[in-house]
Amino acid sequence: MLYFVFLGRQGSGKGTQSALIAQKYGCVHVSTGDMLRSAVAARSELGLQAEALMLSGKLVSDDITIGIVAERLQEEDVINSPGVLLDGFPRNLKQAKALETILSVHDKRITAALDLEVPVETVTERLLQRGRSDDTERIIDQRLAEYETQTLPLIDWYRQEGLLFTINGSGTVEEVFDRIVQMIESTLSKSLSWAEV
Ligand code: B4P
Repeated sequence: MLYFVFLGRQGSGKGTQSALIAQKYGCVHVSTGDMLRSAVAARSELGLQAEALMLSGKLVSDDITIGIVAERLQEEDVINSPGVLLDGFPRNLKQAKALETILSVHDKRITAALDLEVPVETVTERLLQRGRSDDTERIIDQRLAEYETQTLPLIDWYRQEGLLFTINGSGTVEEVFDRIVQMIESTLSKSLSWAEV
């Protein structure tokens, strides 16, 4: 089983690309953002706690996010899948260490962390165009500030672990998708095959 982590600023295309990659390789797409938005829409207790933080551009608490990911990774479709694409998780070092612990219980580890590099001006334009409820200029600025302080240190963490692959995330969705596929097939398939897992 392969575990890929998608890193990158908000609006860098993590959600967009991990959905496309999941479809191409028949693996499971696990998005903490989508799971949290579903909880908000369902007005569950967890959703109500998450909503205020999401609308202020802050990260939702580690206890909540680590809990929902740990649960999701134990579900049958995930266990039986050839690979898992983690989109939006981990977002800080505490979450990265928790993920390592969750996987190590099953004798697994992260296969690779893909960092989609896109300049701040481009992601801001993309998010403003999308216009989700947390895509206002004020909330975007706060989310990008959270990225710098909380998520950016993960790039070094995964680099030190020898797991980091940086991908140019500028250009069209198709261009970025082709770069990711090329990276997966030329680099990772040297030692690993999706079909073998
Ligand atoms: P997420 O849902 O993860 O949202 P995001 O990082 O802002 O970006 P997203 O993945 O949706 O966008 P994408 O880049 O694909 O998180 C939302 C909130 O949930 C967070 O702020 C936080 O509060 C909370 N949260 C989630 N995970 C958490 C965690 N682990 N810990 C704590 N809190 C957590 O795309 C953006 C737009 O760009 C789209 O409209 C897309 O169509 C467009 N786009 C993509 N690629 C493009 C391209 N190549 N060209 C043009 N447009 C493109």
